[in-house]
Amino acid sequence: MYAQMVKSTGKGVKTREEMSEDERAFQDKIDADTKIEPRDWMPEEYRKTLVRQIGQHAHSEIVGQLPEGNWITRAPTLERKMILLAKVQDEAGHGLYLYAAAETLGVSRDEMTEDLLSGKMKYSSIFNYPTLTWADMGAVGWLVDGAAIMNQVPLQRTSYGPYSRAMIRICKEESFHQRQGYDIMMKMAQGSPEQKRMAQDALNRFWYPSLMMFGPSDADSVHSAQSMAWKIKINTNDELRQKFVDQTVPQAEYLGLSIPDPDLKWNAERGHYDFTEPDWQEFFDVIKGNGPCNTERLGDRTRAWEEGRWVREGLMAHANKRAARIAAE
Ligand code: FAQ
Repeated sequence: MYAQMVKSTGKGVKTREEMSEDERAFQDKIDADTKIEPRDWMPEEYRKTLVRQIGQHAHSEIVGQLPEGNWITRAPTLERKMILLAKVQDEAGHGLYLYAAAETLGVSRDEMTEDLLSGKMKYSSIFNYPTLTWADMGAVGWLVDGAAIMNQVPLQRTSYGPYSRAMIRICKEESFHQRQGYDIMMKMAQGSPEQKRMAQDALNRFWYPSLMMFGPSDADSVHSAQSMAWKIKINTNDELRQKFVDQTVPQAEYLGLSIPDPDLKWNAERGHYDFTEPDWQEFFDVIKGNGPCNTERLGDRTRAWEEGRWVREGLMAHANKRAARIAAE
């Protein structure tokens, strides 16, 4: 039923004839690869789509700190602890750049946070899976950050200026995250038989959830057609998922680990790996709030929001006092 619903709404990209004069001028700018800036005229749906995507992206960076933050106190060496701490702090920074980019579209960070906590806005499905062992820190860096980069490198060319500029900095930092994850996997895969088993187990559990990060298959993607016409998205969900598989399989081979997909094989005719699609029912269940850790993750964010209320109120009181003093001078 869901698939039918999204298929019908997936169409609906206006033809030039159906566009207003403003919309045609806007589309011409997009087609000429001119960046759209906050004060430029934009269709209301373009603005709403960006708020949804950038806001979700920001929430993902913030919620995404939780599964790794869980391991900072248990990192096996001081060096690993420092690296993981720096990585998790980077994610907080990514969230802030992205909230700031979304704020240029007339929505406040407080509003977006309230919408996250009420379940109106989403965050990436991947962060609803638990991180059970240290090897999961390797799998998250290698696969989750690897998938994030695959999706975000093209977003550096997205049509909305503030979003594209935020992505340039984020991508630089994501590459370090992916490398640190692969380095953990390499140590584990070349370690004792028990460590290698842990690395394989982490790959087994994170493989399909990582493939889901790219969103539903193109046939079921609600927003792709319009978002690509507006160059908010540069590639389809399936294109990026395929690129990720093609890039990751040789990396797994180098580690001596097996991708948990018996039907995975190189297709010389297509020049790509054939692979088994994720269980889409599981994906839709997770994004509806029924994944293994949804309640825990939103509970943690709600508690942090409530516990930080006095700081926000204090800062606002200070800012108001300052503004009143300046106005009186
Ligand atoms: N999870 O029509 P489409 C990271 C929803 S950053 C949850 O194809 P769209 C860094 C979608 O919202 C990871 N929901 O949607 C890090 C829509 O529902 P709605 C985040 C998903 O937007 C690493 C519906 O399904 N990255 O990991 C997901 O055109 C380690 C239909 O889907 C970004 O956000 C999903 N995976 O394409 C941090 C990148 N997929 O809103 C910490 C920017 C789809 O109508 C530690 N975003 N949905 O109710 C995008 O590129 C796009 O939004 C897609 C989805 C590709 C994710």
